[in-house]
Amino acid sequence: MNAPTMQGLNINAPAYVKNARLLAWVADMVALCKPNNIVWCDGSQEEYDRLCQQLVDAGTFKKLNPAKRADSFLACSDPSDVARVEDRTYICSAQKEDAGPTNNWMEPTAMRATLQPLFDGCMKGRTMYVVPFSMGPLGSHIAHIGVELTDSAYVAVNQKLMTRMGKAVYDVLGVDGEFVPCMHTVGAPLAEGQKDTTSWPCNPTVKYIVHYPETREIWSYGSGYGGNALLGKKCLALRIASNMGRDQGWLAEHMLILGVTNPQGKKYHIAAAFPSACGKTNFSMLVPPAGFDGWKVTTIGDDIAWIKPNADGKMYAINPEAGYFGVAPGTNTLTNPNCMASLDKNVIFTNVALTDDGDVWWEGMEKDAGKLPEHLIDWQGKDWTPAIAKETGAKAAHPNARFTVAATNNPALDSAWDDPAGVPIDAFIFGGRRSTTVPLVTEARTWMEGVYMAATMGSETTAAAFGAQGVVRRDPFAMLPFCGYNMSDYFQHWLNMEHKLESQGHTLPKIFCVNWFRKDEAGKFVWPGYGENMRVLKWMLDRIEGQAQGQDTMFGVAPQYAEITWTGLEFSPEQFNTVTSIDKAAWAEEFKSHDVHFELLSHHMPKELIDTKNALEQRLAAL
Ligand code: SAT
Ligand code: MN
Repeated sequence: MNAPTMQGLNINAPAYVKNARLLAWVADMVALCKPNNIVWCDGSQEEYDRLCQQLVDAGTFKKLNPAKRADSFLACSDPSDVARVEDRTYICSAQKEDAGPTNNWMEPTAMRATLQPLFDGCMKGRTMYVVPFSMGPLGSHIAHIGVELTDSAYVAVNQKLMTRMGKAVYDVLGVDGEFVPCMHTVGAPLAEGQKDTTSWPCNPTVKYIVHYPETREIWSYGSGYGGNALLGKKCLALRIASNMGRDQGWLAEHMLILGVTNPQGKKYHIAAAFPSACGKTNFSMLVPPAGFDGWKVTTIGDDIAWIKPNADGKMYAINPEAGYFGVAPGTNTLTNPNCMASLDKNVIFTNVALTDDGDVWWEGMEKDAGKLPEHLIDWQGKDWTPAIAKETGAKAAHPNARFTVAATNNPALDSAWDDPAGVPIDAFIFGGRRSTTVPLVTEARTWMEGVYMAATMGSETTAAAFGAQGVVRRDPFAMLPFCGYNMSDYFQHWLNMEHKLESQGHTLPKIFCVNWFRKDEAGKFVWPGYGENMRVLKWMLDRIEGQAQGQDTMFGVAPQYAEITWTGLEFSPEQFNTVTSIDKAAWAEEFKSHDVHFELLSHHMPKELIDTKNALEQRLAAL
C-alpha cells in the first residue's frame, strides 16, 4: 500500500477483525503516525519467517549458522538503547499522588501535549505492524488482551515468541471485547524518499515510556529495546495490570512461577519475586542437585505472574507471557542447563557476541568450553580477543544482552503452564541481591511480617536498568520500576488480601525471604546458588508440611543447620553461619534505611507496617 492510500485512511483490516473500538483506534493512529504501510500480523510461522528475512535484509538481524544454531538470529542494538530507561518512564495518573513518589509523573493532558508532536508523522517512511496478543492463556479468566501498534519488525517477531500473538486473539476479542492499546514507535521517521540505512532505528536522544493508568493506555517513543518496546511485558503485564489488579482484587507481580514435585509425586507451586537480573530465569528452571533423586522442578513462568484468589480458597497464578526475554551473560550449562537447552534453535539474541563460525557467545560460556574463544565480533561490531579484553576490559556481550525464546523450547516446561485456570500457589518468595545483612532464608511469622519483608526488600543494582551498578536500592516486592500506582497503596492492597481472603476461609500462601548473594570477608559468594537453591526450596516445603521446626530469629523463622538436606554438598556449619547470621549492628543500620524508605513512602503508608517495624526493632534490641 502506498502513502496516499494510507492518508486516505484505508486501513485495510482483514475481515476477521471486527472489534469496532480497535478499528477506530487503528484508523486514528494511522492518521497520527502517518506510516507508509500497514501490516496486520496473524502470528503465523510464514509471517514470522518473512519478517525475520526482512530484518536480515535490513541489516538488523544476522542469521546464525544453521548447523550451530538453527533458525536463530542476532540483533545488535544502538549503543544508546540497551536497557529499560527508568528516568524516561512515566505513570500519568490524573492525580500526582496516585503515581506516588517512586514513579515519574506528568499531568495527563500535559503529557499528551508533549507526545502529540512527537507521534505526529513518527512512522513516515515506515510500516505500521498491528500486533494482537493475549497476556495469559487465550480466553483464561485471568488473561487480558493487548494490541501493539509498532513500526518495528523486531518488536513484531519478538512479540510472536513472547506472547500468544496472532489471529486467534481476535476471536477472543470479538466485536466489543476489551483490549489495552499499546502504541509504540522507534521515533525515527524517514524523510520523503529517504531509505533507512540504520540497522537499529531508534531515537538516541528522545525517549518516553508512558502509561495512563485510568484509561489503561501505553505510549512508547524512541526505544526499540526489551521492556521499553515489547509493551506486553513490563508496561502492560505489570504497570497497567497492577492498576487492574488493585481495582479488581488480584495481583500483578514481578514473579517467576515454578512447580516442584517431590519423589512421592506431590506437587507444589511457588511464586518468587527478585529484581531484574537476579536469577529469576535460573531459579524457574532449576535442576535439582545431587542428593535430590526423584525431585522435579518445572517452569510455569520466569518473570511475571498474575494471581487471582479463587473460590476454592487458594490463589491461582498464570504466566501472562509465552516466552523468555532472559539475560544471556552468566548463562551456561552449570548455571542453567535447561536454559542452554532452550537456546538450541529458534532464538533471537540481542547484544551478544558473534563467533567466527557464525554462532553466539557471551561472558560465562567459557565455563562450558573450558577456555575463551580466540576471536569474536563484539556486540558493537568490533573485534574482540582475550588479549583485547584483558587490556581494555571490553565485554564481548553487553552485560544486559538478552535472548528471546518461546516457552515451548524449555525442556523443563510445566505441563500446566498454559492452563487457563492457572496453578494454586503454596508460597511466595522475595529475594534481593545483598552481599551482607539479609540471611539466606527466613519464613515470615505472619502475612503482615511477610509483607514487611517484601516492602523493605533491598537489592544491589544491575545492568538491567541504566544507572550506577552495585548500590543497594530499596526495591519493594521487586516492583520499584514496575508498580503502576502509589507504592504504599500497593502495600495496602497486599495487606487487604489477608483481611479479605481470610474472612472468606482462604489459607494464604506462606511468605519467605531469601538472599543467595551473601559474601564473605574476601568478597566471595558463600552460598553456591543455582541448583543448590533446591536445598532451601525443600526446607520451605518441609515448613509447609509442618516437618521442619526451624528457629525463631529476629527476622522470621530460619532453618536449623540439620534441617537442610546436605547430601551431595560440602557446606559446613561455619559457612551456614556466615550466610544466616544476624549482625546486630548491620541490622540497626538496615532499620535506619527502612525508616528513610518509609519516610519517602509516607503518603498512605499502612500504619501496620510501621508497627511491624517497631516490633522487629524491639526484637533486635533484645538480642
Ligand atoms: O527489559 S525488560 O524489562 O524486558 C527485562 C528486565 O529488565 O527485567
Ligand atoms: Mn523482569
